[in-house]
Amino acid sequence: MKNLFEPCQVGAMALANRVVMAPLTRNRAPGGLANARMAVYYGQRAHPTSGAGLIITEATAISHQAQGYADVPGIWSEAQVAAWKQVTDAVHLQGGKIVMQLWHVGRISHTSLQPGGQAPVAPSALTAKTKTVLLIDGKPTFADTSAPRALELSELPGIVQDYRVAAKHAIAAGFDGVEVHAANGYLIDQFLRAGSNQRSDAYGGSIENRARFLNEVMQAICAEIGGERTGIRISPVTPANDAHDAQPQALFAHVVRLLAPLNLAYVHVIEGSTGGPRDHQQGDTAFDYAALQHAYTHAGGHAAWMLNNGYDLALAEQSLASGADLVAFGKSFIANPDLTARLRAGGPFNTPDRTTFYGGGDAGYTDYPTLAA
Ligand code: 8OZ
Repeated sequence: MKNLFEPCQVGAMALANRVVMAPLTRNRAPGGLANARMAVYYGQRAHPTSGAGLIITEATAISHQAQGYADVPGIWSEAQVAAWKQVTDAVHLQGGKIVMQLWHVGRISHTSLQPGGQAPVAPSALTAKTKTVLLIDGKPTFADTSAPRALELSELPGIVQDYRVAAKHAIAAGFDGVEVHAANGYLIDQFLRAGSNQRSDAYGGSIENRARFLNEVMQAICAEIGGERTGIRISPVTPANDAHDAQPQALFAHVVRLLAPLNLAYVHVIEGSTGGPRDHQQGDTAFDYAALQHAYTHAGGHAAWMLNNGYDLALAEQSLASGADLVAFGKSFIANPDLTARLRAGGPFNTPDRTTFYGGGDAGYTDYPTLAA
């Protein structure tokens, strides 16, 4: 029987426990640079007995074009690499492990955030029915995403290269690995799902074609830093950011078969609607997550299997008993820096304050109390 609180090996990483801090966008990196406050926040959650066995950073832009929200961090410049070092140092000082989530938003952006005020890029010129967050007079403000332009075939190798360089930068900044953000309706997911991909070239149409971009990104990153330091996050049925596809089971079975030979550290699956109902459905039938894992292992995949969305201790133990290796907690890690100690003790848990999730300073970020405090 697996235990949530026992050490485990995940690719190249020796984790102190099976509790993972999920990636959480916090919009506290002005200028796209990590900073001392962020180092405190991540360090608080990194202790091997009270904190996460593995921390996944907030989504981090691989290029200026990849950026779609106010005050999110990046990893394309030398200054950004140097800035992130204070975060990895703080986590490692506590004895924790941390991977960087690599992000390209695709169409979930706004001209005001793009290089030269240009249109965001996407597989197809289809505007997402969703909002992004801008800073207007210093205040986080929701705005409609801008109409994107369709990427030229000739541009795709450059974006794959941006992912490869970002992964190299993450390792140079001291990260233990990277997680590729292929979930929640961002660029890679926009290629995967038929609702956002109407291309008629080798990157659109069939499931095989829609998964080609993802495969090229994963191959490039694994060649650069090794599969054992690489994870991926997928969200087969989430409607987040206007993502939709009528055949998620077939699509994501193909995706995990592509991932199987890559010697990945882990596969991270969001069940249901991101941050919402776990039983959300797309297509005619309920998504079968056990079948997804089976498709992966049947194809020879041996990465750790990480699950996320609305977990508490009982559900985490149930998932470990039925085949998961790791469980990622999001909102509960915002409010409980010592979440692992609290899970072990059976609570109590601080309540997350939604008004301080996105943007701001220490309040609702580094000031949640620990049990010991
Ligand atoms: C919340 C706000 C902004 C971005 C995701 C990166 O959903 C995000 C995100 C979440 O994956």
